[in-house]
Amino acid sequence: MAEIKDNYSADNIQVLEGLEAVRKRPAMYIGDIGFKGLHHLVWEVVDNSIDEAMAGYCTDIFIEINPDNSVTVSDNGRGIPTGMHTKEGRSALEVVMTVLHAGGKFDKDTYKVSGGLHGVGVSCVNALSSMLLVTVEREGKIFQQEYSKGAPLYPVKEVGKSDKTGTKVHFLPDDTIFTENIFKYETVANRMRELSYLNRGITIHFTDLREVDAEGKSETEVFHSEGGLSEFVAYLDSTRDQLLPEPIYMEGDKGGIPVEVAMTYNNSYNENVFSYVNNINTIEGGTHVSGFRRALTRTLKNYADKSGILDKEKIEISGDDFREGLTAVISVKVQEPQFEGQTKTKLGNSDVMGAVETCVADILSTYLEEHPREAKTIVSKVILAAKARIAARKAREMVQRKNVLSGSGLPGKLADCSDNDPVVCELYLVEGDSAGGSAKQGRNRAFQAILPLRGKILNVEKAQEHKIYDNEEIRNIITALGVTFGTVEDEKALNMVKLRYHKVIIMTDADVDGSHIRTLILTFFFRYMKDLIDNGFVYIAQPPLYLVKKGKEERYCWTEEQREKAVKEIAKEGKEDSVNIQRYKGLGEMNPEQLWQTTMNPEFRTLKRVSIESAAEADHLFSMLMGDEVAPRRDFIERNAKYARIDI
Ligand code: 0RA
Repeated sequence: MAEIKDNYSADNIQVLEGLEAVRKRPAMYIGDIGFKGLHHLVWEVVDNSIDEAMAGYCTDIFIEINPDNSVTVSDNGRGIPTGMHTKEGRSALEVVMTVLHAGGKFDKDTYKVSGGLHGVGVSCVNALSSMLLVTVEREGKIFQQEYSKGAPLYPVKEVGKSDKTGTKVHFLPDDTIFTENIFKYETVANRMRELSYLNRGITIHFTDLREVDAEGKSETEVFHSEGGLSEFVAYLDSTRDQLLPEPIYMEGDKGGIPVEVAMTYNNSYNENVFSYVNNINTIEGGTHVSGFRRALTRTLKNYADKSGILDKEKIEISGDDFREGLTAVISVKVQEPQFEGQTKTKLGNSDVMGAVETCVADILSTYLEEHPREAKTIVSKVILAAKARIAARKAREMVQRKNVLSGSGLPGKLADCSDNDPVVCELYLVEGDSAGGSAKQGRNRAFQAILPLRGKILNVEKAQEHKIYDNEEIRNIITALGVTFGTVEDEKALNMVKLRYHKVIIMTDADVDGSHIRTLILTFFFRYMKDLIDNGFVYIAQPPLYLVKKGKEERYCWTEEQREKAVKEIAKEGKEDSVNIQRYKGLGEMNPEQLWQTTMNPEFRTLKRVSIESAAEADHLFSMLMGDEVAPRRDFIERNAKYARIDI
């Protein structure tokens, strides 16, 4: 008896030390302690329910964001086992919730893969929560245990009877750990949509209880996909014109590696290949993507060679040409994934390459044989792409050659800074020549460079690549940045070795035109210089919306709340109508000194860093906002109208 008890306390101390390590260095476990890390907690808990669903024991997952910003995730799976864990001397449930990496230990037969970036285990979430309550329905009973910062408040207890089964985890992130504690609806919804496509058949119910209607009710958004990846690519491409009647779907299992791919072609010029390993987006690609590319090139080239179409055209086809207008999603499940690369989102396992390549080559060649009309459509698109690629190469070379010829190689409109250490240098892309003038006068010329942009830059979403180099504004941006295109591996890849600024700041007016120009610039960066965004070099300036003034006292305001507060404070004796409120619509309404003070001076300004939360969502959004179809854009604007400011 005494021995068991001693063991218990010894184990307990070890457990608490483990969780203490998580609390000491949370970023090691969940990436960061800001917005991303906060949401990571939800992904971690949902992952466990998804695993249970993938094992075939759970059909429905429920996610609720509660009014206090706690989150509840529940499922109708088997329920985490609650019996005594003989080796640990306490309930298995307690072990799962408090021991690092204890997730799937009890159930070796179940197919379970570790999530790499995720997969740190629910115990990490527990350690980083000021409160966590787990409820398990199993074997006719309801069990509960509650924790604070990962430490159990009492042993697992039976609290009632139930004829259902399932697990419910309710947690409140510890606000002494996280710098952000507000969950974002869209972020969670986007991830749930993605998960429902990646795991077809599961139903995910998502409710934000912070938002209630007049009757106090909240809407539930339901994510469910029967078609899985085929529906995913259809969703991604929903605002683009399709070349195939429906996506090509491929599924197989090679050497114990489940492979799933869906692909389609549209009439755009972009390649959109999204890849996942164990439901995690591998932004940097890896062996599964290489396997897919090899199979695609080999199979399509074989087919084109055999069909004789290429001989007629006398054109050299490269790998890129097979991927213009391609939208594809690749999803593999790997038992022990090796993640490499800068953001640890590049799959390294070499056997996965062959698995994907064989699987795709087999199924795609059969598809081409059985669908001659679609096959011909694809080959024609590939030939067009090859011709456009040759035109684009010439255009790119022109831009780069012009650089060399014109001495400094910098655009005439650029007011450069004197410092030349890119790490400290900033480039402001400013809407209009007049605001550009103010910015030039107001700036600190040591490290701030100004490039005024005239009017609207080209919408690259609708233009073929060689056309974008005809656009002067785009050429100016490229040359000012000092970047070039083309590496040994990929002639289109961005080469940032000579990047001249580590902050590229978009500064536009706070009106409809301003946001349009901002979106056009971001679209260009997203499609042609994504590395610039991924490296965190792209920012948006935040000019103030109001100047509240009385006599000598002046306050700049960025929000309605700030304006109201400023009016109250400045009025002092309550005489608010003597107070003067100026609404800034354009940057040009500020003089150089004001622009410097409010928007450019690093000591006082706020900059928003542009990041891509989900590449799939960003692609969908840009193609919709900048594409041809009006209806989805109108829907989007109407749905988001409540977030928009009204410009008076
Ligand atoms: C281990 C074993 C068994 C279920 C689970 C874990 C499980 C974990 C989570 C986490 C969230 N929801 C979950 N549902 C189940 C099953 C053991 C058995 O009944 O044979």
